[in-house]
Amino acid sequence: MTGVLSLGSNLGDREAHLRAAVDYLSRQFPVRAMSPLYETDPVTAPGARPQPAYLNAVLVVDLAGATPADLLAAAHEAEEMRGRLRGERWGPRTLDVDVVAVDALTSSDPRLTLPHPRAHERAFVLVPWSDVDPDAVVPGRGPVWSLLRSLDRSGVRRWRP
Ligand code: A4P
Ligand code: MG
Repeated sequence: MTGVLSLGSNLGDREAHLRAAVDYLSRQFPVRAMSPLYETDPVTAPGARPQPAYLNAVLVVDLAGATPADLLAAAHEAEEMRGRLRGERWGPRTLDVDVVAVDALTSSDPRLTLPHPRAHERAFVLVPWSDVDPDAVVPGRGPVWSLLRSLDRSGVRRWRP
C-alpha cells in the first residue's frame, strides 16, 4: 500500500519541523517521493485570527506491511516530537501531518477518514502532490490535475530559503 501524507508548519523553524518529520517517518516507511516545499497562505476557519504563512509539502511512502492506523500513529508521533500543542482547530502549529490517502481506500471513521475530507479542496495539498504524482487521484473525488483546475493556486508558491 502507498500512503500520501501532507506536512505543514507555520510556527518556529518551519523547514526544520518538516525535515524532522520526514526523517522520523522515513525510518518506518520507505519514502517513494517527497515534493518540493511550498510557502502557502493560511487557510483559516471563518473569523479566525490571522496566522503566519505555512510551509507545506507532500510525502509519499510505502506502508511496508503496516496498516493505515500505524501510519496515522507515526504521523501523530512526529507531531508530538516537534512539540505540537493541540488547541484551536486550524490554529497555528509547529507541525501537522495528515494522511491524505492510502491507495484507493475510503473510510468515514472519525479517527482516520480516508481520503482526508478536505484534501480535494486544498491547493496546498494538491499542488505538491501533483508534482510527485501527476496521475494522482483523490479517491471518490477525481484526478488531482482536474480538481486543481477549479482551485485558486495563487496562495501556493515554491519556497526557496
Ligand atoms: N483524523 C481523521 N482523519 C484523519 C486523516 N486522514 N489524517 C483525525 C489525519 N488525521 C485525521 O486532527 C484531528 C483529528 O483528526 C485527529 O484526532 C485524527 O485522528 P488534528 O491534526 O489533531 O487537528 P487539526 O490538524 O487542527 O485538524 P484538521 O481538521 O486535521 O485540520 P486540517 O484540516 O488539517 O487543517 N493552511 C495552509 N496554508 N497549510 C496548512 O497546512 N493546515 C490546516 C489544518 C489549516 N490551514 C492550513 C493548513
Ligand atoms: Mg491535522
